[in-house]
Amino acid sequence: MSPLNTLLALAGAAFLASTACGQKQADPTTTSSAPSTGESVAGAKRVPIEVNGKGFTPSTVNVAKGEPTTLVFKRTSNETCATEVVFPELKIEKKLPLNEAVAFEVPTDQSRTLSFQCGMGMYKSKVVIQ
Ligand SMILES: [Cu+2]
Repeated sequence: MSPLNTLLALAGAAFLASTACGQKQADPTTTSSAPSTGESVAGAKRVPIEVNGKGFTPSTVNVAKGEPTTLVFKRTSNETCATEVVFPELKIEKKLPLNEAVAFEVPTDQSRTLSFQCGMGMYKSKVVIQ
């Protein structure tokens, strides 16, 4: 192998390594120091939602149409069957690990009501976009 080919092979390997690394950083886990009020991160409003034995709190979230909004779910109890959140209209399911912030970006492009619930549909809440 010529020195030039070796160099190209090394550059290719470095590129592949950096690409694989970039994919691992896609996890949007936030820091635990986030305040509970509607704080702005990258222009998006963040709405904290607590998940415990009573279900989801608050049970209704009002969102302005067109305003980038992220719901941040946090399950704080093991005494609940809501170990995941399901958005039936969007066909989206997200696992809710205990005490871990799970972000969900609300599609605010149109006025509508999106419900979200636990895996069995016992606890029901909604996001009202208008
Ligand atoms: Cu349930």
